[in-house]
This record gives sequence, structure tokens and C-alpha cells, in this order.
Amino acid sequence: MKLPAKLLAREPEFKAPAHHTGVTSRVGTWLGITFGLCFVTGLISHGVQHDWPWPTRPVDLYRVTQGVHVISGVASIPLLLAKLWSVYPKLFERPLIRNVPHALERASIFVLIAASFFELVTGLFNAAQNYPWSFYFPTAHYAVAWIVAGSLLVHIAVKIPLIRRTLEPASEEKTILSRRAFLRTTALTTGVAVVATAGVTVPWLRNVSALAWRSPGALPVNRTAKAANIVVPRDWRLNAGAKSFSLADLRAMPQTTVELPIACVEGWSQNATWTGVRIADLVEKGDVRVESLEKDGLYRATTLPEAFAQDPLTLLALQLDGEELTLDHGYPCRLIAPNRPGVLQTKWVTSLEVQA
Ligand SMILES: Nc1nc2c(c(=O)[nH]1)N[C@H]1C(S)=C(S)[C@@H](COP(=O)(O)O)O[C@H]1N2
Ligand SMILES: [Mo]
Repeated sequence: MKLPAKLLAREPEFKAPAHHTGVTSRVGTWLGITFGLCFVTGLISHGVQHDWPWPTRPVDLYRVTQGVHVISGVASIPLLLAKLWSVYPKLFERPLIRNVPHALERASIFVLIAASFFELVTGLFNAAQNYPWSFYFPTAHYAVAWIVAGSLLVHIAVKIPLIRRTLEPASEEKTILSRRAFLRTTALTTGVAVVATAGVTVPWLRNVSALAWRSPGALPVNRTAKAANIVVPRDWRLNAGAKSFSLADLRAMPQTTVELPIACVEGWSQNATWTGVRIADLVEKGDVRVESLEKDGLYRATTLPEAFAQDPLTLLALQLDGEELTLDHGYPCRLIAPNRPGVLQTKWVTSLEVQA
């Protein structure tokens, strides 16, 4: 069927206002920012867990980078949905393939969409501490992040001329208003998603974050003693190089109290007050291997770089918030160091060994 020329010429007005390239570009710019933040902070988080040089100060730096990672990831979800909504008529445009560059561009977009969804969904599930899959989360989440980054760069490079043009002020009054409404709704939804979840890591939002997956107040427990099969022997002693200490010996040593956060890679972070013996008072200078009572488990042992081991804030903690550690928080003693990822704050410590 042949449409009358008049109708064809008016075609843009028949489109829903959200499906406008100006909207797509604007939401795309926001999404570029949240994805960028999420990628960079994700790389940092991955690097710090895998022996990147990392400072001991500021004590909250890792908490902040990890918080930005989770918040920018949450913000990306409504933004990605809005962006897809704004372009979806184009995704099914015919002909599917026009020429080679067009085919490559489309392929890169589908990779980008698939990889982005993978990252956001796995990230969200991980934050909710739920693993309904069998691959190892950090490796997969990390690898796919590079696919997102690569295909996103291609996508932006291809679209730069279009983005430039469409970000310029548009003309038709009527559609501009409803486009603005769409953008406002997108911004609002994103804001609500962030506020509803950010309390897991931002203290003053704790009471507003209805969906925060961690309860306010008490310090969360990541892995319980039961899950880790911890049995503390009656004659428990800490082995520290050639020396050995009973719990009573440790309690009799000079005690230090510090205020430090646990910043879990799974999204939550919280400050607490810790009391115990400085690691520097227990072992000689050097990188320290920290072993726990856990038989297996990915985080049963960690290495504490010398700068952290010698830091006056780094403790073998015996108390949390003025009370003896509970078994779930690492009784008889656990590591707590400034600016260190939660996964490396080893609980149920049984030996400290300076590495050669
Ligand atoms: N031995 C051991 N220590 C561990 C873990 C573990 O699985 N085993 N989990 C770590 C993780 S992922 C975090 S976030 C913190 C949480 O400490 P908490 O449970 O006292 O809040 O403990 C860390 N220490
Ligand atoms: Mo964690």
C-alpha cells in the first residue's frame, strides 16, 4: 500500500515523543556517565582484591568506590530500560541489514545490550546475595564488563555525529513538552531507585532506603560461622611466627580501639568500633599471611601487605562495639584494617605468618 505523501511527510509527529533521537541521546548521555562510573569503580574493586597497590588512607576510600559502584549500577537499570524504550522501534527496523557497516553497528548494539543486561542483573543478584547460577560471579562479571566497555565505545564513536545533532534544541513545541515529561519521569525513577537502595552503603539514607537489602542498625554478617563450618577448639591459640598466644594473652596486651567500616563487595558497607591488639605488636615487619579456622572457602586466608600490617589502625580485633566478638563476626579474633575490602577482613583468625 502506498501512503499519501502528506502523511509520510508528517511521520515524525506520529511517533510517540519518547521515541525521539533527542530523548535517546540525553538518556544515553546519563547512561554513559553511570556506566563509566560503574566500570571504573568496578575495575578498582577488582584490582584491590587482586593485589593492586592500594593506600591505607583515606580509611573510607574503598567504601566510597564500592558505594559508587553499586549506586551507579542501580541507577543504570531504569536508565537502560528508558533508553531501550526510546529506541525500540528502531531495534526491529527493516531491513535488518543494509550494508556491512550497518550490520557491524547492529551486531555491536546487540552485544552491548546483552552484556549490559548481564552485568546489571548479575550485579543486582550478587548484591542481594543470591547466586542462582553456577559460574564464579567475580570472573564472569569482570570479563563481561570489558565487553560492555568495548561495545559501548564502538557505539558512542559511531553515534557521535547523531548525538551532537540531536542534543541541540528541538523545534516543535508540542513534542518537546512530552519529551521533557519522559526525561523527567526517567530521572525521577532513577532517583527513586537510588534512594531506595543506597542506604546499604550511605549512612544517612539508611532509614529512607525501603529496599535496602540489609537491615539498618547491627553490622551485617556476610558468612555465618555455621555456613563456614567453624568450630573453635577449646585450646585455641593464635600462632604468630615463632610465638603463640592464648585468648587471655591477647586480652592482657595493650588494646587499641578504632572506628572502621566493613565495605563488602556485595554492596553494603557499615562502620563499627573495634577493639583489639595491633598487628604490628604481634608480628615482625613484612607482608603477613592471615589464616583462619575455615577449612575451605575462598576467603579462608588472605595476605596483608606490609603497609597495612604496620598501620596503627590495623588490628586483630577481639571486640566489636564494646562487646566480645560473636562467633558470626569472627570470634575469637578477626582482622580489621583501614581501607580494605570486606572480603579481605578475615574472621576466625588462627595464624599470622610474615612472608619471606
Ligand atoms: N574466614 C573468613 N573471613 C571472612 C569471610 C569469609 O568468608 N571467611 N567473609 C568476608 C566478607 S566477604 C566480609 S564482607 C566480611 C564481613 O564481616 P562481618 O560478617 O563481621 O560483617 O568478613 C570477611 N571475612
Ligand atoms: Mo563481603
